[in-house]
Amino acid sequence: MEFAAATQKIGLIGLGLMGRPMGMNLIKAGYSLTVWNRTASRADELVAAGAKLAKSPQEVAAVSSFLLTMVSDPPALEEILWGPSGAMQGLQRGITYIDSSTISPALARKIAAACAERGVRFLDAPVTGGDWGAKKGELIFMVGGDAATLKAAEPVLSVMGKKWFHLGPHGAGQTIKLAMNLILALQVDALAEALGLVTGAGLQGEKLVEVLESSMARSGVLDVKAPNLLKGEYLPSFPLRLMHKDLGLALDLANQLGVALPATAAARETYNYVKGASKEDLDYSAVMKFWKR
Ligand code: NA7
Repeated sequence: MEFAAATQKIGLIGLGLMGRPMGMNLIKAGYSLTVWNRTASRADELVAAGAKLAKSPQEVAAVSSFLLTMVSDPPALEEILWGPSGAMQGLQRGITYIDSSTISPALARKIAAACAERGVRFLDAPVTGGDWGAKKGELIFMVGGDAATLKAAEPVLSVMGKKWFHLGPHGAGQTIKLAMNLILALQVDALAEALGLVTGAGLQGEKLVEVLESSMARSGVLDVKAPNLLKGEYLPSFPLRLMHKDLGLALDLANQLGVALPATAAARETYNYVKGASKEDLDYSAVMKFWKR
């Protein structure tokens, strides 16, 4: 069963920085879209573009042949699935449900089990690419679950993303996502720390970045985030509060597995400090503020 635009009704719950552009791309591709968001005004742009606004997550699920959720964290997802008028009660047998929020692998497996009981195909499919990737339809999906379900979902994923990796059973997508995000967090944290050293010594941070660009330490993170750190501009593309959440999820998973993540634990404290000290919603590159107070 393929999810062609002409016949499929897609439901989308969670219209934050990521969900809104993902929804917009689905509308542009011709899908019929029903949405719900806790703060209803965030649906305005999508409704103006043709989306229907439902009264509850349950209502979205009930009218969808393909459900997508994109909320901030595990409590948010549990709320929209099992809270009052939650989506779980509305899911129809035979539909496909994909969660692209970053949550714990354990919650992904709990959702998979609840879906299996209802005859619903579930995939955990968190993404990377930031809000610019969501806008351009160039996200990368990290997928856990059944390969045939993923195959059938590819037409929908291809509207929002440019690549997807099937990584194993339910929870595998989330596990790889947490591992990947801890690397991004550590890379940006390391860059900020090194810039703290260089500028503390009275040199220009640009000099360090210039040399890094020609060295083995060059990276995509350097290209995308170094300008933020040098300018001190941290407009959220991937908010620091969510990176902090992901580091916590990685550490929880590591605790359950008995795997030590000492560098991640140290970085989480740095992100924690900046999160606590910031009044605005900032990009995770604002970890630089730990050194530039
Ligand atoms: P945002 O922009 O912070 O958006 C988060 C979304 O989650 C937004 O729609 C929120 O609704 C929703 N949310 C948060 N808490 C709740 C509760 N308790 N109930 C219902 N809905 C909730 O995040 P992003 O779009 O950048 O990221 C989404 C995911 O992708 C996240 O897991 C990242 O780590 C990766 P609101 O508009 O605040 O009412």
